[in-house]
Amino acid sequence: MLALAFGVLLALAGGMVAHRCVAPHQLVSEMLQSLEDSVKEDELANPSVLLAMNLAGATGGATRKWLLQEIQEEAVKRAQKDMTSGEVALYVLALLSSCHDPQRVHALGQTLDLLRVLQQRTDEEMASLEAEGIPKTTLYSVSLDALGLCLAGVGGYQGASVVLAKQVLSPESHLSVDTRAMAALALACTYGQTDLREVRDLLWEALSAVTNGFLDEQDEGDGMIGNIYDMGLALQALGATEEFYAPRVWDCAQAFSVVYSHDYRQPMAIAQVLPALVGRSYLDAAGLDCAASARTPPSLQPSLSPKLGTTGAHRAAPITVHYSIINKLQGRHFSYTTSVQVPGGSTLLKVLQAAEKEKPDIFSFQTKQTSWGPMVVSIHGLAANAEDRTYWQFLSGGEALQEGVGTYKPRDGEHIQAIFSTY
Ligand code: B12
Repeated sequence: MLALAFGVLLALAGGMVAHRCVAPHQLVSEMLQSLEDSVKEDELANPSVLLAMNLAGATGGATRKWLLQEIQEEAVKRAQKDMTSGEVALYVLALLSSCHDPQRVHALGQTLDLLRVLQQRTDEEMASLEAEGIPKTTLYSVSLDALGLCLAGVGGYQGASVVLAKQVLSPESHLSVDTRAMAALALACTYGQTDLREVRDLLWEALSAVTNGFLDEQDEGDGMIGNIYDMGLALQALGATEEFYAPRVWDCAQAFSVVYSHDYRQPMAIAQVLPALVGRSYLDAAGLDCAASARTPPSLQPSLSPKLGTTGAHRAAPITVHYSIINKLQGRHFSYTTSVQVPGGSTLLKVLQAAEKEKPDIFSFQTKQTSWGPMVVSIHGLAANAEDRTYWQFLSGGEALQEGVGTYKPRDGEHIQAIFSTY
């Protein structure tokens, strides 16, 4: 009896104590430096990068100022025209984290209410969910929308959160780890802002399901939740939602060590993992003390340790990669295979280029620059289309690749398939 009471006490205490994992300072400043280095004046400013820099307490002035300016200009130019709901939400989060009011975005001699745009875009997502059971874009974006509206303290997020909670709890919807993590952040924000008993109960149930699911996955996967690129958002979610899995305790050290063992290179990957490594999440975007960080002198130092893999200019031996393009989904079906030689260590993009060079009438393709790098949007004249939710999926040995063509490096003899698919 006594032992039981003691156990409960311990468990309660465990649930109340905030987790204490924070990454070593050196790693944090290296990651901040990579983010800063990724900012190029001739490229589109990335709101996720500004958001991560602010959350990690970056104090370096010029880059952040430039990013903020570009983001304001881009919002005024494009938000009402061709931004998706999720993009608008990311811009809102970036502005909030810079202590700028998204309701009054001044740039290029104009003033824009970006929250109004976000509300409109969210309404469109909700209308599609009601009519067709699927959002206009993705549930990941709807999660970003709900989070942006909730953190900004304007209406329109409760309905979205209820839908997200139901989706999370539905056995039929197989949501990716990233989507569940982003949904959890949105639901945790809404939970803190609503008094309605019924809504709170539903959100609690969904948050408990997501977070306990992550903890189970971590237990079974030696620290890994989803894949290595899911870890950033999963860690943000677990760090911000302790009350929903208490009295269970998160072994954050195990999860952090998985992240430490990977060398994140892509700015987007760093931008999603860095907030978690400093004990923060996107939920903190609206509560930062901008005045304090403006006062502190810059703490960024050039990274001292040499980056792995950047040395070694020797010419790699060529490798052979087999490459197939397959459409059994739409219009005239096709299936073609070729084998190309590229230098060892080449990215998959090089393979696609070599195939196109050898047989341009068959292996022609197009890419679009995105926040994660080049995305293949068309092959053999067949284009992906957000309206019918089609895309070119890349696989190896029947398994979907965990990186895109600009990052993935095939092995000698590997067979890569590009299959026209739906999501
Ligand atoms: C939704 C989504 C998709 C959707 C996008 C559809 C749409 N119209 O919204 C679809 C299903 C098409 C997709 C495809 C792929 N995806 Co994806 N996707 C996501 C997800 C869950 C959310 C992205 C998002 O909406 N962001 C919010 C919006 C507002 O921001 P955005 O910048 O406008 O988003 C655009 C880009 O993210 C782009 N995009 C989406 N995925 C990918 C992947 C790559 C490599 C590139 C270059 C661009 C890209 O599409 C978005 C919409 O236009 C992220 C998860 C995450 N953690 O970010 C994974 C994620 C970005 N995807 C990933 C991967 C691996 C892929 C694929 C390569 C999978 C495959 N094996 O084929 C393909 C891309 C192949 C190609 N053709 O080049 C990885 C990237 C990891 C990495 N290190 O590069 C992520 C991080 C998931 C993960 N944890 O593994 N994806």
